[in-house]
Amino acid sequence: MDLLKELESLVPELERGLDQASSLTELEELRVAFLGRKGRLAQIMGRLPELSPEDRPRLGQAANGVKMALTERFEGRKTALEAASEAAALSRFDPTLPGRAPWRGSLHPDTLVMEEICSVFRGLGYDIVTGPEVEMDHYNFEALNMPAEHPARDMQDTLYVTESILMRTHTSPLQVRTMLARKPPVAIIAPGKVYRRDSDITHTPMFHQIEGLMVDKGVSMADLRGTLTSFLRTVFGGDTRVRFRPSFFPFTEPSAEVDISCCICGGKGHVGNEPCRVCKTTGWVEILGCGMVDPAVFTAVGYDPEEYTGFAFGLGVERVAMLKYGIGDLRMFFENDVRFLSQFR
Ligand code: 2U9
Repeated sequence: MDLLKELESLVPELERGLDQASSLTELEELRVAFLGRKGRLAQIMGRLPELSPEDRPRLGQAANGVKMALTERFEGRKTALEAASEAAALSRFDPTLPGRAPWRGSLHPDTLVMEEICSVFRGLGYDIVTGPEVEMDHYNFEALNMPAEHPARDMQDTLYVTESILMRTHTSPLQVRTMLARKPPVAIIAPGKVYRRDSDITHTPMFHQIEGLMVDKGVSMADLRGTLTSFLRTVFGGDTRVRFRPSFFPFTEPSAEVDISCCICGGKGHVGNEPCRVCKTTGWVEILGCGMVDPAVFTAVGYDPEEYTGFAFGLGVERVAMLKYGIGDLRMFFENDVRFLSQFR
């Protein structure tokens, strides 16, 4: 029976082919040629009708055996070739070499200072609030005791969008918005970007502020003093001396400016024999402004000034960062030079 001989010769033929195959692609070509739908085995089976009815079952049985043998040889060679290709890949890869460290970014000094200050006040139970940088005149000035034509508006050079819409000149509109939305007690910190029409070596049109507000029954100037002194000693060190000087802001009465002992010369006024350039030999640097919230501000947001009192404060983030990290030039904050930025880890 020629067909049976042909069938049986398939196994050694495939074995020769497999011995020569050196890649998984060649292996797949062989599989299609022998076991595929139009492959050698299928072709032989297609000629089954040529046989006499009594020979057909014998050939059918033999074909099953050959199919199993072909599949087994094929799988065996495939496993061997896969193992060989994996071993070759491993021989090119040296697992003992030190790994390449992933590139690590760093945080901008503004971000570091804002996060540090926010976290100090979060620990005291304050909420952090944020809001729009494009603001309504009403929230930026009017509600803060600075009506139209008020001379205090001259203190701020404002970037206007329309007659009644502007770039916020401080983060105070956030406190106004919060008081309109909540009842006392209120304890909030408002960090963010602010804008002024000002640009020279010590002023940029955008900078960062953090303001704070505490309102409740019986809040006093003593609370203001205690809170700010403790905050400043947390940020600048426990030995920092703190002094309050009378000042004026339209939205607080009374108002004060706060100085700390110079953190560059330690309050001595000089570094070695050199005069200290940061405090200009005075031993003190101004760090923030503050005061008791003006009753007119409470009235504007619907709080009864007879029932509630509060304190507020504001500080410039870049100024704090310059003093804390000894940065001499404000422009560094906005140039985004990685040689500067990568120093803040
Ligand atoms: C409300 C009531 C009162 C916020 C305050 C200051 C004093 C202050 C300056 C510091 C340096 C701005 O960045 S700076 O130029 N700020 O001196 N800010 S009291 O007072 C408020 C705010 C909101 C409703």
